[in-house]
Amino acid sequence: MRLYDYLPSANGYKVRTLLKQLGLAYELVPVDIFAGESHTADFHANKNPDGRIPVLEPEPGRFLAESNAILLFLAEGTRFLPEDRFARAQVHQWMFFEQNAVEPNIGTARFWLLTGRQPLESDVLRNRIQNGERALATLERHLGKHPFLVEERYTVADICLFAYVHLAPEAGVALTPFPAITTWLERVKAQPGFLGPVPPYSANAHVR
Ligand SMILES: N[C@@H](CCC(=O)N[C@@H](CS)C(=O)NCC(=O)O)C(=O)O
Repeated sequence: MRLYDYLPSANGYKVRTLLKQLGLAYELVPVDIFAGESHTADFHANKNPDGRIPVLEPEPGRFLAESNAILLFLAEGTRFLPEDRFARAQVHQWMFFEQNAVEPNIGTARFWLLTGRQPLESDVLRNRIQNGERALATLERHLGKHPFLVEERYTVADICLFAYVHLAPEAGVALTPFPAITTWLERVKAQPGFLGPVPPYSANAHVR
């Protein structure tokens, strides 16, 4: 099994977390997204038409993109994905929320801030930060009543949401107004096989 990835990516971090917690061996294929390596003709044609990482190659010649699709594929039949139909749908609920409300706001604001692509005073950046705060307020309401996102236990939904939520301060979104999220982050970090910090962006992150 191969994972095409760029280590500072929190989308890739989700997948690497689950692979580690499942104890699965894999070959990491580094993709330099700032050198255009995810937009070659081969990458577009064979790996991901959207030109992004992470991409999983679970067996030679089969490629799966979208971090959350990869998480659900890998989690199938394991303790990280409930069997009960409704509980699974709740896992999906939070993973869709992540792609809709968390990643495009906190993920994009973090990327812009860390690579200097938007000035602090820009309206578009401020808008993403405000939407990120709104997403965290939603999570806070839920986590104030539950130790984990679904079924009171650790699932792929927690792996998925942890990735960008724990990086919120790097996106200009403070975590201090969200005590239930802060406690949940510690609970996730305490899980066996926790991956540790996301590596920083590399020196070439400012090139495009
Ligand atoms: N929704 C996708 C987003 C993937 C994504 O945005 N990947 C970024 C790195 S975090 C990337 O490959 N960017 C390169 C590009 O867009 O050219 C997922 O969850 O996997």
